[in-house]
Amino acid sequence: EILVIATSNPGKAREFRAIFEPKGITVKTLADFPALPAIPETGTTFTENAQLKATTVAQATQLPVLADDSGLMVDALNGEPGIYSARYAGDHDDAKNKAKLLANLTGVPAADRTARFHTSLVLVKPNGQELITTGEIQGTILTAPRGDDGFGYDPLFYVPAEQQTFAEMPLARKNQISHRARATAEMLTKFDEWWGA
Ligand code: ITT
Repeated sequence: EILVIATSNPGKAREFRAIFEPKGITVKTLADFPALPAIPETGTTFTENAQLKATTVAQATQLPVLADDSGLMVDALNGEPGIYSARYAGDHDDAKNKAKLLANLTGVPAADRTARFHTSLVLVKPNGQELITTGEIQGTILTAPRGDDGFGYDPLFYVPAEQQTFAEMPLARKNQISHRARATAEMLTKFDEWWGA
């Protein structure tokens, strides 16, 4: 059985493969469907953008599709970069995004560098049947990157309870505690019923 993850982000794809392939599900991503139409990300919320991605790809492929829209909300920046996390510095360049985040937080003391990651997941069948879950995790933004694993803002996102950034911990650990892990865990409690229905 095939599940399409409506993502072009290899970091997300890697995390979802680790979650769904052990269930015996064949995971495909947008890299497997090079001819798909461009996906509009014109929503004003994470969930709206995940719905746009999921429904566009489900209609085009006629397969069940999971979309993830996620981002980082930094309290000292009034929730920025939020839904614009992927393109914070203009284009999707993780190095530029991290540099812009650090620059915008220059002089902000450690106690005020609180942030959270959010994920909205939308699973949709070609018949339109939807399952939506969300997940968040709190952390703080360091003043310099730590660790080489993960993707996006991971080297700057420090999780106090783990005393590590997302880029320092093994993927298996990130996949137990992250915003994406929490949204996925909630989805999995309903997944088998939804998948079979
Ligand atoms: P797709 O739309 O193709 O899935 P994208 O990267 O454009 O890929 P989003 O629009 O959801 O996806 O943007 C999410 C951005 O938020 C992502 O590019 C990272 O910069 C950041 N982000 C989300 N989850 C993250 C995580 O677990 N670790 C680090 N950064 C993350």
